Amino acid sequence: MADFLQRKQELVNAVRELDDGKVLQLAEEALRLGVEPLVLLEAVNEGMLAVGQLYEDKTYFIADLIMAGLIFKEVLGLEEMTKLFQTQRLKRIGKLVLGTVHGDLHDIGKDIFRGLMEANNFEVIDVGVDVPKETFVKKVAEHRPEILGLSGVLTYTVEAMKEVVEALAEAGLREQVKVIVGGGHLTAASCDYIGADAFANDALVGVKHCLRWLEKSVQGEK
Ligand code: B12
Repeated sequence: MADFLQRKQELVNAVRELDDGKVLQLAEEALRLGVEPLVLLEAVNEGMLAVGQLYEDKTYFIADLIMAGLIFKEVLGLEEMTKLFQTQRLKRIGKLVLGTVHGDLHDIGKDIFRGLMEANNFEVIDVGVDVPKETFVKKVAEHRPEILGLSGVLTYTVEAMKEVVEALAEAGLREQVKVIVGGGHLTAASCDYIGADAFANDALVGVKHCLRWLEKSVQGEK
């Protein structure tokens, strides 16, 4: 672990420089050293934030965001990482309908949340990205989940999230489902505005809210 702390900055830099070979090499090495997959994800995420900043500064372009997304997905595909997301196939404790809201194509955060929820024995119905409110309502009516998870990375998606919650209320389904919204930009104030029951900037925090709602303890953290 101490070795990893020294090399963490190297990994963050490799993500920032979009050096996929180096990212994978460092990630594999970290996992071999016994670094927790969630700690590794945090480091990759730090690199992604730096990529985002370079995009904002106009040093990077859309192709660079695409590359960053591909690199993150490669890390998520490493064997040790997929193990983190493996369901124990015990009795399912609850059901979640999950998707990225209309107007947003980002799915990496959604997929991490899905993986952690599955590892905690939730059945997840993933409805994909850029999902219209009508689809969320239809899937909630069809599957009757305890929880609806809405992902949105673009700041303006608070409006789409609010519309989903309103559409649920109009369909008479709001009281039957807890709504959790996730994305790096969300705050307690935006959560209130949306009318959700909870928000999370971090997938594991989101899992904890869901387990609390079902009165269960969390898997996937040490
Ligand atoms: C990779 C990336 C892309 C990829 C996405 C690939 C993919 N398959 O997802 C591509 C190239 C498609 C892309 C496109 C665009 N992007 Co982009 N992208 C990024 C980047 C670099 C990383 C995003 C990411 O995956 N982060 C890592 C994940 C793990 O973090 P996360 O999503 O926040 O998820 C965590 C939590 O939020 C939470 N979580 C997420 N969802 C959920 C759901 C629930 C229920 C819960 C509980 C928790 C939860 O858990 C996760 C893990 O802890 C960010 C930079 C940044 N700062 O994030 C920009 C960024 C998000 N993109 C941005 C922009 C502007 C765009 C474009 C508009 C660019 C353009 N001109 O076309 C398009 C939009 C396309 C669209 N309609 O969606 C801006 C958004 C700015 C804003 N204020 O809204 C950012 C912030 C870059 C920047 N700094 O300018 N992008």
